[in-house]
Amino acid sequence: MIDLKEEIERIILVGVSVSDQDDTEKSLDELAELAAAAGAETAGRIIQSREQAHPATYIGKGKLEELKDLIWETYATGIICDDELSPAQMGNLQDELDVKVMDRTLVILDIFASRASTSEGKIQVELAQLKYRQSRLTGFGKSLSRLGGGIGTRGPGEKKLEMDRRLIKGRIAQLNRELRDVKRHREVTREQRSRNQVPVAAVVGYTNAGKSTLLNALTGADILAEDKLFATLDPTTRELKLPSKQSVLLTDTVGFIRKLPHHLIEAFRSTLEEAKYADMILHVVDTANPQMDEQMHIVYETLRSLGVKDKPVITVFNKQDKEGAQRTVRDFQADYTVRISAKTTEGLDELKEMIEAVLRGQKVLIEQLYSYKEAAKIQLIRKYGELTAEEYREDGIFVSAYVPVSIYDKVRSVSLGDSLNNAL
Ligand SMILES: Nc1nc2c(ncn2[C@@H]2O[C@H](COP(=O)(O)OP(=O)(O)OP(=O)(O)O)[C@@H](O)[C@H]2O)c(=O)[nH]1
Ligand SMILES: [Mg+2]
Repeated sequence: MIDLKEEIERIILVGVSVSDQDDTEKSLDELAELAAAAGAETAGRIIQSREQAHPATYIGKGKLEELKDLIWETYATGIICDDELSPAQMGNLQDELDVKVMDRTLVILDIFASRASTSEGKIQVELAQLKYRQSRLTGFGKSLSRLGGGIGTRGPGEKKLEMDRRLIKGRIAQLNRELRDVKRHREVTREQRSRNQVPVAAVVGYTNAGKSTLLNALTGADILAEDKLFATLDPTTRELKLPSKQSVLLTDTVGFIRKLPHHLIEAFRSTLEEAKYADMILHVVDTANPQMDEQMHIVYETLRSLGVKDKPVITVFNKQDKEGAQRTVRDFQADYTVRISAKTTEGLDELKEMIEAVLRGQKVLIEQLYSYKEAAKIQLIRKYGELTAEEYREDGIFVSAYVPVSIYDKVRSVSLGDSLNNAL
C-alpha cells in the first residue's frame, strides 16, 4: 500500500532583528510554535541584525550563505521567514536556496485553513489565502509542485491552488459577495441582540490565553479549548446568568497574535469586530506566559486597529493555578482587573461581580412606586435590568432597580404622575 501520510517538513526559522535581538528570539520561539501547529518540525534558526530586511533577499548575502550551509547540514526541507515576504524576496530566495520558502503569514493562513469549520470561517480563510497567493503565483507554483504538500497547500481552497490569475480574480469576487451576505447576517443578529437589550461582553485575548476555557467555565458551553494556537476561529456566543439574575451574552472569538497578517484581519474583520459592538471587553491574559506583557500590548494594539475604543475593560489574569504564573500583575488600561483560574474556577465569582459592576455603571437607578396595573413594567425591569428591591405595599409595588438607559422611558412609572394630576 502506498503511504499517504505527508512527509514531515523540517524547517529553518529565519528572522531579521531591526532593534532588539531578544525580541526577535521571542518572535522566533512563537514562530516555532506556529510551525509545529502547522505540522512542521524546526531544525534550526538564523537571526540577522540589520537596519531593515534586505529588499531582494530578506537577509544579506553573507547570511544567505550561512543559511545554505545550515539547510545542508540539517537536511531541512524549507525555511520560514518571520516577516511577510514580498513576491520578489520569495522568488529570489527560492532561486538561491532550492528549498521551499515560506513566511509567517503563510503559516498562520495554513493553521487558520485547517481549523476553519463553519462556512463563514471557510469563506474568510479562502479569501485571505487567495489574496495572499494572487501576487505570488509564479514563485509558489514551483515550490509547491516540488514538495506536493505541507504548509501552504491546505485549506478550503486546496483544489483551486492551480487556478490561474483570471480564475482567482473571479473566485475572490465571488467570495467577497458571499462574505457580504455573512456580514449582513451578522449585522442582523447584532441588531436583534441590541433590540433584546441583553448586554454583550466580548472575550478577547492573545491566542492560547484561555478564552474558550473561560467561556466554558462560566457558561457550561462546550467549546473546543486546546493547548494549540488558534483553536477557536468561529465566534461562539453563550448566555451567562449573573447572580443578580440578569443575563449577559459572552462572545468568544479568534485569538490575536503578533504580526497578524493583514489579509486575515481584512477577511476576518466582521468576526473580529464583535468586540466593537460589545458593551464591555473581557481581556483574558495568560499569566503563566513569560511574554505576558508583550502579549497584552499586542491585544490593545489590535483592538485599536479594529476601532474598538471607549469600552469598559475587565482584564482577567488567567492561569493563576499554573506553576510559574505571575502573581503581581497590573494593567493600567483596564477599568477592573481580576486574577482567576479558568481551570480550577478560582476567582470566577469575583469576575461575575465585576461584570455586574460594569453593567450597573451603564444603567440608571430607579426607585419608584408602581401601581398594580403597571406590573408589566416590572416584568420588563426584571428581564433587562437588575431588581435590587421589591416591596408590596397597599398603594402599589415599590421597586428599586438598575435599568439600561435605553428602556428607562418605557419602564418609568406614570401612576405617580397620574395620581398627582387627579389630586389637583
Ligand atoms: N493550568 C491552566 N490551564 C489553562 C487555564 N485556562 C486555560 N488553560 C489551558 O490553556 C490552553 C488554551 O486554552 P484555550 O481556552 O483553548 O485558549 P484560547 O484563548 O481559547 O485559545 P485560541 O482559541 O487558540 O485563541 C488549553 O490547554 C487550556 O486547557 C487555567 O486557568 N489554568
Ligand atoms: Mg479558543
